[in-house]
Amino acid sequence: MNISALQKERAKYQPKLPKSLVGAVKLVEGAKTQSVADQKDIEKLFPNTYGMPLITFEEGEVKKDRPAINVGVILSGGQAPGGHNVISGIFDGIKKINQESRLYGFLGGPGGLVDHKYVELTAEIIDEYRNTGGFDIIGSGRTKLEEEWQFDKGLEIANDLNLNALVIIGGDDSNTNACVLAEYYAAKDAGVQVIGCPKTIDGDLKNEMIETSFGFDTATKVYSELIGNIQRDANSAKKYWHFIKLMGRSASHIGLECALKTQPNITLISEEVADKKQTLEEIVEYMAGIVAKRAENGDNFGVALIPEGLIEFIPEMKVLISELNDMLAEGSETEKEFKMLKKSHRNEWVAGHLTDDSAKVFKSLPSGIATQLTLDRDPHGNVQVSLIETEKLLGEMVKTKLEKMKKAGEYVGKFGTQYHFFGYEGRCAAPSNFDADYCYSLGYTASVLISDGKTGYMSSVRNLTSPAEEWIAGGVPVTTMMNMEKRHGHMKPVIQKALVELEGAPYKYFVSKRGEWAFTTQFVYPGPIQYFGPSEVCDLTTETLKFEKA
Ligand code: FBP
Repeated sequence: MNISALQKERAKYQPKLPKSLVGAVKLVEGAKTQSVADQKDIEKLFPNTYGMPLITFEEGEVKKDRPAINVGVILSGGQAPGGHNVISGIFDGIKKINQESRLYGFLGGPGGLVDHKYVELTAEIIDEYRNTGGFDIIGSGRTKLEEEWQFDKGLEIANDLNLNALVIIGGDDSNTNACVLAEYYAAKDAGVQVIGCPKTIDGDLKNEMIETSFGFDTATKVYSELIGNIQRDANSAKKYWHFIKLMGRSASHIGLECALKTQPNITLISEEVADKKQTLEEIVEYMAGIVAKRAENGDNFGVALIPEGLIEFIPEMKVLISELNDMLAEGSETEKEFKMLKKSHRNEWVAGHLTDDSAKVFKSLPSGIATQLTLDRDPHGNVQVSLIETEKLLGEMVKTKLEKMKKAGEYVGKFGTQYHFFGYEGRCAAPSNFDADYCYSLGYTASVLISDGKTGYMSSVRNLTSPAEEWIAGGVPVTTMMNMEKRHGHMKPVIQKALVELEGAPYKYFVSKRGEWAFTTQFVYPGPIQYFGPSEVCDLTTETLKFEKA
């Protein structure tokens, strides 16, 4: 395989481990746990895996002749930098326990377990992927492991391969399913343990024991580099407003982190929009106000960050989308009527079939966006919100607003726009030192939990703002993160998604500064991730963690 000069050098990087994992490890069991909410319901649903103690690791005495362990690993959902290091951490961990241990990778995500598609991960394969980005070592997928027949198919292959455990590397949904799977196998006494690892660039799988999900650090560093570059371009040419949509399906952690790193003029936070019940018009007014005020100083340029999930957090858009989903539900009378219409008449017809409030919102949208809302639907018949070009929607609406303001003599300036979406370019970047170390530690931790017979745990590595040697590794029962939520009309046990906390330190700091950043140009240019050089630049982690842990 042809590899880049950077990849060649980076392959030599030895990820740092917490002190407790370097030599022999002793498991220390803490207090019994309970779920964050709905304790009775969760306990009833997870009789075998509820209430287990927290586990931390300490340096221990070397144990000889430990039996070999066989592990299957699954990458689930969207890519996140560092996945390959979780796998190399598991590999090195189980080999240290016994050289005869084996690691199997299920191909293409959870579907690989169900379809019995796998590969044995040998030392040669692992070495090719150390410290690299991507999930291409075995691929990923979004098949949900939810049904008992899938669990049984998984058990068949686990028995064929003589697996002791499965490690599921995924986000909140995948770890919820990992927890259900752990309980199912424990109830059956199937002899297959299940361990989860917290992954997602979105940063929304976190709690007291999981300080961050892996990949968030690297992805936000990549986006911040790009935002910084654009800010410098904007500040050089002084002629464009750049509207940048940032990935993150629902929470705005990515937008907030990038804002803290780069200090742009405008950053929208979806959670704030929902909390204040802001309308689209109010958001547009807020943005146009900043554009106009900057123009008064002759600054006809700027940068605005827009979180991917924004649309669904605007209450009136949520209602509109839900009405559209009902109106255009496949096979419904209204859908049939809609499809018979000439394309040029459709938007008017749709507006006539919405409630008055939603019709008003629908009519206020640029026609291209309105049309998009009636066309692109996912396999469940819902609007594909992630395909909506929110950055263009807002850019066009701000432009219209500024034209009105100009006529009223409230705005003098020029408004030229450039649009960007940063998402996929951050998901497979070579992991930063932080993610390389954190992921390797998470994988290594998983191997220790497995060798001690644990199931239903998530690898936990904490104290992340201290040097890696001082990180605290251990395991946290996944049931501690569960609560009951309505999904597809039924109450289900799920891991609580961590949205941006409006009382949290990162957000509060941002709010205290955003006024200054809006009107005076205080851009920060973080530059690219540094893999070699002084620890102050190479081992930096996120502003979010820094504020949360301060
Ligand atoms: P995960 O939650 O599975 O880690 O995925 C995160 C994410 O990158 C979101 O930010 C984004 O909305 C989504 O995946 C895109 O999904 P896809 O890769 O299927 O286009």
